[in-house]
Amino acid sequence: MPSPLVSVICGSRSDLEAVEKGVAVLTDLAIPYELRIISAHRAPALLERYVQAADDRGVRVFICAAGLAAHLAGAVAARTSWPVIGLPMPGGVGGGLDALLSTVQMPPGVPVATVGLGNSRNAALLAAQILAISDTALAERVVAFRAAQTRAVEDDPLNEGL
Ligand code: RP5
Repeated sequence: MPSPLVSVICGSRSDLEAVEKGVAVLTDLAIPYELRIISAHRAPALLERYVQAADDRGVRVFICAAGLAAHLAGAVAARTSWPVIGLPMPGGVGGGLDALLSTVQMPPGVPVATVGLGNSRNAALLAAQILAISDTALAERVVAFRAAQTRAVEDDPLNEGL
């Protein structure tokens, strides 16, 4: 079993369904990952221990899914120098505007690359593109993934003849 390169952390079990599509992308691209449920607010000591250990074990990108006062991505970014991708969950105030702003509005010096509300596919693809910088085989798989996505649009029956 290869050592995980990506850690997907959910703030709650209630976030699991939303990360499924992203996890499927990581699987499609053969990126080893691990999935954890650790709340930044309800289990801060566990989060502290986990991020340190994951970093030491070779995790190189963290994807953090959280809603409401979504501090998970920021709390992880404060504890690692590897890239952190924030995945705000929809459903709170303004349909998730609370989580979006909590995730994206990091203080200068501690960035979180934030994707759209619930857009776990983009979180996974961004993680893949970051890892592909130093992995030629993965870069080729990302290009193939994008080409397949383009073909799916071109081959849509409603586009026949275009
Ligand atoms: C956040 O609060 C979680 O990430 C989740 O999106 C939201 C609600 O959590 P639960 O009350 O469903 O555990 O911390």
